[in-house]
Amino acid sequence: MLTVYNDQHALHQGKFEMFRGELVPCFEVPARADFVLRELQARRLGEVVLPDAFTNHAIARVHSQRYLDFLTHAWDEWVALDPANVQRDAIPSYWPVRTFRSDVLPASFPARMGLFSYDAGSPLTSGTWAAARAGACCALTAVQRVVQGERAAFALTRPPGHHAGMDFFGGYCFLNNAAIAAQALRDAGMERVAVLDIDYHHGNGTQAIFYGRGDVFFASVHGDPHTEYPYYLGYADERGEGEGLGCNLNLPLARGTGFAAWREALAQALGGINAFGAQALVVSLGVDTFEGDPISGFGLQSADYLTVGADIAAAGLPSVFVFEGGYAVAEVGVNAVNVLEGFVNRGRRPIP
Ligand code: Q9C
Ligand code: ZN
Repeated sequence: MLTVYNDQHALHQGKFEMFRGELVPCFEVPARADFVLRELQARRLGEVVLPDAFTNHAIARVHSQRYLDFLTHAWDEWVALDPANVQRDAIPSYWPVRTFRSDVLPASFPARMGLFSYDAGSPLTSGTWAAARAGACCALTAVQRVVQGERAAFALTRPPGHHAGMDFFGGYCFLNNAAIAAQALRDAGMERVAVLDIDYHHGNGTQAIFYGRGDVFFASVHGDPHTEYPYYLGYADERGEGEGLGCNLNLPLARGTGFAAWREALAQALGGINAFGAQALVVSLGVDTFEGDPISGFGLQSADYLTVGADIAAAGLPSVFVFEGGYAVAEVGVNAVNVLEGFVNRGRRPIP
């Protein structure tokens, strides 16, 4: 399978994230992408190319202009607050919850940062915008190759994207690469596009972006938000609204769920996508469903990911895979590449 690799991903390198009252080292680290790249090369799974250059046009099809303006200048504004900030990541500490206004943009940078985010676990660093922008280009290049006739392509990038909404960051995500890819497929003439999100965490950003639309189907298998991040979205009764009613399928599963039950939910998600009549598929490929993941709670084992890839391939759709979560750093390469290899081989040849 063709891989488009964001070689600028390490420009985004957070130091700490806020977790239960203390700053802990970031889980979302550059080594994650390095392990996936090394595994792809070791298995010779296909060509690895760098992203083509794109303007912000395709990114602005999904994200608001005022959010993109904020991200573009955020680091400089952070440093302008205090020159000593060059040593510190920017982390928000105020948020406009219900009853506050979000139409007025405060002049204060920390206030604006809160308006464009929803958690304190996603540090913004000097290279965040450059890395995220190159990541979006990665997804767009993968789309272009699939539109040109590749069966599938993999956008290997970080930071991840599926928690980022039209105008907010959070959950380690800044630009929603999967949503940008799905919209680009639509804009390339695919009439109906599906997003399958198999990251452990619900893809709240992607869901929200397409919630009112009948042309993009969103299906997600994830930890039950009653107990799992992102908590405030991802419930089974969220089915879309207006034109999009029936085009959103959430399959939350209890913490502790193992592969057999997870695979049944995957089959339901793929059934929904098939019934929708999608012409192309975007896969938000998180492998934080792995039993050894430090921040998640499902029980998938490395070999299971070959089956996952084969199940997705059986949908028979041109597919763009976009790398999302997965924090068991040493295993993330094997697990992600198992999905891709399972897709390519349709699971006929299990890897020990
Ligand atoms: N101490 C993705 O997988 N915080 N994002 C969890 C961990 C947020 C995960 C707390 C997890 C976000 C793309
Ligand atoms: Zn995740």
